[in-house]
Amino acid sequence: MLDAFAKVVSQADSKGEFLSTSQLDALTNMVKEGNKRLDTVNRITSNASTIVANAARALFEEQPQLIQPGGNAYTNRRMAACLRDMEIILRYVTYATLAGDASVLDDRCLNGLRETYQALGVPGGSVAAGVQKMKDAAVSIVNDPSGITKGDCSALVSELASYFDRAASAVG
Ligand code: PEB
Repeated sequence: MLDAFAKVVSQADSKGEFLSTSQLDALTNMVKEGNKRLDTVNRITSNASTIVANAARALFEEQPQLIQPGGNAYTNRRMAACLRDMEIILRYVTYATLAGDASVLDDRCLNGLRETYQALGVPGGSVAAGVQKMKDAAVSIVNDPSGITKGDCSALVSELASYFDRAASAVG
């Protein structure tokens, strides 16, 4: 598991080089903009259950067969597993956002997930659709201008969105 700092160290070390000016500039910028990153993680973390519940509700409205007899989220046990999976994915997205690097998400959550779902008969495309709904909710919560110092968060929001996209395409 790497963060943005460990990543450049490992890249430079594998080439036996000092850190480059552009690597240092990118990290300097990351430190300078660090409060935005922490606010982003904080907002998603504090709204996690709302994000999961609303995304799941919208998913089941769009794909009602999932909760009908024979559907993969039918029975309380499977419904609970489904909500839990969405929460796990959201949690790893917050870790990757804090770290500024996708490796924690890849290594500890997405690696082998497609195969797990195939083995369980969980429809990966539906999980991906649920993840996209969590993305939309998270992005709008992060972009909400009320009660927070105003600033340009576009780069950070697209980074955040990319972690959701990565999760969705790992299973969809
Ligand atoms: C991944 N999900 C399930 C299982 C595992 C995961 C390992 C099997 C074991 C269990 O049931 O607990 N676990 C999960 C994960 C990590 C992990 C992401 C990462 C670290 O350790 N069913 C649907 C929806 C979707 C869904 C589309 C969006 O119809 C999910 C939610 N996952 C789902 C369901 C099960 C499951 C298990 C329903 C139970 C399947 C079953 O037992 O039949």
